[in-house]
Amino acid sequence: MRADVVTIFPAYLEPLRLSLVGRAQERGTLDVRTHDLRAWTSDVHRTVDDAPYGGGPGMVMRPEPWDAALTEIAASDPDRRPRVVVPTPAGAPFTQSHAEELAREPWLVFCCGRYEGIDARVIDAWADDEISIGDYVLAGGEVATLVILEAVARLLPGVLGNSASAADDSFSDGLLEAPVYTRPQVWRGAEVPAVLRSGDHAAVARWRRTQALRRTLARRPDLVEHAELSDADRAVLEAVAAEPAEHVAATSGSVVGGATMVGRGSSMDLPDPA
Ligand code: JAH
Repeated sequence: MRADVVTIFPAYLEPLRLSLVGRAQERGTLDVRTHDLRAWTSDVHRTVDDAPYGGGPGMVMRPEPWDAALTEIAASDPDRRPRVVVPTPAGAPFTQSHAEELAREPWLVFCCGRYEGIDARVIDAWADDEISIGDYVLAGGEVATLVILEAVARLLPGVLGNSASAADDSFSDGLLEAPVYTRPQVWRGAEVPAVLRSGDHAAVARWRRTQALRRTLARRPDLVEHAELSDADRAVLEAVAAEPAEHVAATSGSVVGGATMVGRGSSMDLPDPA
């Protein structure tokens, strides 16, 4: 996959050299090219913004540099057309299915707006997707582009060492994942659940599925509606629904006042060791 990123801050995209995304680039699976929008300005001050028509605060990104940049980038490969993505808080919510769809594209172009955004005529002329990564306002689209590119890059063939881990993720089946543990067996007095040490793979799979269902019901009930559920899953959910609410909160975690409340048995409830 080729991904071009147009921004007035190319240095913001430098983290893409690191970790999994960086390795994908070294292997040739992903080719990220960042471009400074100011290269397509023609005035001495390399101006990319201007006052908004209709008044109001802030500045708007001028259409001409964007059109020149996108025209030149698109012309760099006349055999295909890139999918043009604009991160914006006004966009469609970014989800794992969106990431999967973008990962099937051979060529993406990200337009990173700043200030109050990009002149709407550029969006109308060029954007295939306007995407929001959440309901908050950033200083520009660069960080959202990093988020989208990381979510996409890890889905590219050969990027994850173990292709089972992508299929196994939270959201791949519409549910949150079960909690995970590693050594030591006892840490600050808290033991790793016995079933995970039992060697009984079927029992482990059942336990994880139950944990995934409990957690999703407690923390993200909105996800349960769209999840792919078996009859056994529905039976688990009915049993959980019959439990006292405090027990569910304490054993599955619940979101209260914006913070995840971690129940009894969590390391978070224990005092620091002396
Ligand atoms: C802010 C241009 N959904 C996250 C998000 C994405 C983009 C922006 N803000 C938030 C943004 C200013 C200018 C884009």
